[in-house]
Amino acid sequence: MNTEASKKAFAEAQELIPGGVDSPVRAFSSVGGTPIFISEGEGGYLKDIDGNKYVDFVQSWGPLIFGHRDETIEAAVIDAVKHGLSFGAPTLAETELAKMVVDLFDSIDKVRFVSSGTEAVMSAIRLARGFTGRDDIVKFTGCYHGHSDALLVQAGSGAATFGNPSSPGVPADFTKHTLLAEYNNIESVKQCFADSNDIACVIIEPIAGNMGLVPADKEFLHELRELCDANGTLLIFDEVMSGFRATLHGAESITGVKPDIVTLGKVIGGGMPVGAFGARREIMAKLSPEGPVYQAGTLSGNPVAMAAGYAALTKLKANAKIIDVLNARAVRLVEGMKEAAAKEGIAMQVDTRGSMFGFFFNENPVKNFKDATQSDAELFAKFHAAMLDEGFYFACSLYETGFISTATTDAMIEDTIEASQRVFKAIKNG
Ligand code: HOZ
Repeated sequence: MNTEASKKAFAEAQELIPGGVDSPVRAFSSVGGTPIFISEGEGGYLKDIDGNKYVDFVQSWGPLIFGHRDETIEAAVIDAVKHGLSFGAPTLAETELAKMVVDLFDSIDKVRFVSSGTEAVMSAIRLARGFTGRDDIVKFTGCYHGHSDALLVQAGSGAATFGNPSSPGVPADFTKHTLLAEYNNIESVKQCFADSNDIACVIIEPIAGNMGLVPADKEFLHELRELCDANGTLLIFDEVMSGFRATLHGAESITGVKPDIVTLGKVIGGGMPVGAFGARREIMAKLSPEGPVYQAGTLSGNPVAMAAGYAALTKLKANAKIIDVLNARAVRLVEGMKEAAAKEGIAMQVDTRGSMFGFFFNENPVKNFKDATQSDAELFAKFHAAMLDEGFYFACSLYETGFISTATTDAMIEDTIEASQRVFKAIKNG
């Protein structure tokens, strides 16, 4: 496959933009090679600036559940654009989308719209702290909640796993209130509560999508809920990635565990930059201007983004069964690839939730970040490069989740499985 134009474009971009990208993972650093530069998307496909066509299993990292250039969403956006891009004043579109979200999530009585998942989570944590009057928070290693300071942590040493910054530029003072626990390990959460009696909230991706796809065990989530209740701590479900992807009504509807606050993003914007956080009435009442917890944004709830999100969710709500249809396709995809890998003696762990899918080149089940890091990263890089060359665009990190859309057809899935057979064979033969 000729990717000369992308190579040239990447070289030029690197002169002007750090790493040539506006979000690090896009640089292909962990898989090697050169990122392809996209010229356009069409349904389940991407085209690059060399004219190559790829089946797209990234779908803008999740938002595009109806694929690229969905007619309904496109029409809604164009219509909104014709009325003005942004007003910084209330519009009916915000109330319409709010009504939709409140209807879909049992745990949400009121919702605030922002412009990204990072912003949603950052604000939700401030709200939890304001509501409880406490400072500490618990997060899980391997769960990603955006790049705000308090959440860029890695495990510290010692019994109390208070976080240390994982990025230069984050003062240690800003992460000293973040405690780290291990995903799917309730004992590690109990340890946090033993170490601190000032925990405002526990934040978790109930379906983790940023260490590869690793869903939390139901029992673990129930125990987490009980621990939070016993300690007067709020439970935040970060569903920026899984919201409207795994299920229409949030992880609470498939786990039976009700969070206090939910954060959303990606699908809720239909491809435009939107994030949101919502909770029951008494918690949201603490938010400015009703309450004292400050949060604001010039482009928050802007009409074009609201129109895209409303069109996407309306379509999804009217066709709720598609989540099961997409899940059947996702299952076929990962099971087909797993079978193809097994023929060449390669072990794979696979999982799906709705239209999300994940796979690890790993002999053992993956339940937490430590397990995920035991996966074969070199093999993943080879697989990624060879599949790209065959015309299949997978996420360029083994710690990301794959996505399919309604435009990802059964035929595309079968083609992918066939290509993976060739790729695994070639990898095995050296
Ligand atoms: N790590 C982000 C997705 N989980 C990357 C998003 C992007 O680069 O656009």
